[in-house]
Amino acid sequence: KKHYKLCIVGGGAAGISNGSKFGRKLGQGNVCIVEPSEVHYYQPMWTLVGGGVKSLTQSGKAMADVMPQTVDWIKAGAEEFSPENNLVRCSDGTEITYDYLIVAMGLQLHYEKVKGLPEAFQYDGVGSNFSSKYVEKTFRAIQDFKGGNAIFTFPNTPIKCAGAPQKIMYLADDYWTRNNVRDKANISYNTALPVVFGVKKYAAILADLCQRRNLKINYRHNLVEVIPDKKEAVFEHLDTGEKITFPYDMIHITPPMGPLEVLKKSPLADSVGWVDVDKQTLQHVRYPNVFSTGDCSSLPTSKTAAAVAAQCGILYNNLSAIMDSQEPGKKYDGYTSCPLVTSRGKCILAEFDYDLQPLETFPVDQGKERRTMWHLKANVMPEIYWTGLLKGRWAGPGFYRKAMRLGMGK
Ligand code: FAD
Ligand code: UQ1
Repeated sequence: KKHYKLCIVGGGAAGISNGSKFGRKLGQGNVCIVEPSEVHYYQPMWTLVGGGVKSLTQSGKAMADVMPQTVDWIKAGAEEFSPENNLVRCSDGTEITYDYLIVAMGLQLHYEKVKGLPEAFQYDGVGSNFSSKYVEKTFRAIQDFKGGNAIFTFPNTPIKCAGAPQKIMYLADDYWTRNNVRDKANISYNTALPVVFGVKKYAAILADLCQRRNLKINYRHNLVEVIPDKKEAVFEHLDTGEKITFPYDMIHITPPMGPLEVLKKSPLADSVGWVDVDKQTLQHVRYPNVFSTGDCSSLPTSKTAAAVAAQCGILYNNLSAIMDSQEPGKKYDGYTSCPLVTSRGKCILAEFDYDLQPLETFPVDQGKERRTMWHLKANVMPEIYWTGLLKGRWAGPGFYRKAMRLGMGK
């Protein structure tokens, strides 16, 4: 049994960032991070790993090296939450009691919800950028592809980084164009959604781009089965219920995603299983000493590291206020961002809020494909992540956006 002033569950983007900030504030011995994994991945790089631009090793660091020196690392998984007793039970038997709790456990990938997965990953031509296990298979499949049908899927659940399923299609299209196989390829984007992107401004631009580059978008097509020995993928049309079989020569799969089981069964969960927090303050709606941020939270915005960064600033202020017996004063506007890589060397930097209104940082039209934004995504963001966000020194670009607008507008 151990007691901490602050217990953070999860050592991903959100957990480590908060650990750095609160470790500094509260001092050695007062903050712990519960995290079972030996490796910390910068997942946003996986788009570029699958696209053959970066390596998987470049995207990870030893967890021990990113763990803030001011916090105690409990190397175990959280197995049970008992917020009535301010208690977390861990897989190694440790029981942690706390004054304050931050839940930052990310989400769960559900490959098994598609018939034939994950077994189909043993076959060539099947990849998925969302897992460290399968991301390298994506680039192999892209390299091996010599023509025929290439399919990129988007599932019927909320996912992290909603742009990633199409970014890899753009990178593959570009690779095949450079390697003279593009004219032998039929490329389709089979998405469960009725739109190509949730924000109107960017959706219009992307739909147009797909048409120009002959990338066929099949809306409301939800992947339900992969039959790898026949190289067939079965989709359900979500409006008609019809089952449609597509032969493929390569397929990139974005799995269904959802909340972790341990949260679903806990009193912290909302009706779906996300940690039930106030969308402005990030404070739990029933347990005032509990906060949540990142992919595991109920915050109704697109799940990204960029959103985590913006949330971290809000959470730090509001939890600090609670610790001082004051009211949480900062309000999160839902800021999130998605660098939509459109080829090797070009990127549209989407940024938006809860209302799905663009909230762009730079004083240029970010709806245009730009080389500067590619550079930001491929070379600058990893630095901001490792040395800014994880060290608790990056709370998103809000400050710079406002500075560049000289206090006018949002
Ligand atoms: P995570 O970083 O996933 O961390 C969760 C942590 O919780 C993990 O370390 C895990 O081991 C731990 N955990 C799990 N179970 C337990 C347990 N029982 N007990 C304790 N700990 C546990 N975001 C962007 O902003 N821009 C992008 O361009 C972008 N591209 C992406 C591309 C891909 C292919 C992917 C997969 C993601 C991308 N993202 C992007 C999204 C971004 O990576 C996530 O939104 C971000 O990592 C969320 O942070 P988090 O801390 O909530 O979750
Ligand atoms: C961001 O803050 C962030 O988190 C560190 C990302 O994750 C990798 C992003 O992809 C982006 C785009 C941002 C936003 C940053 C700027 C400078 C617009």
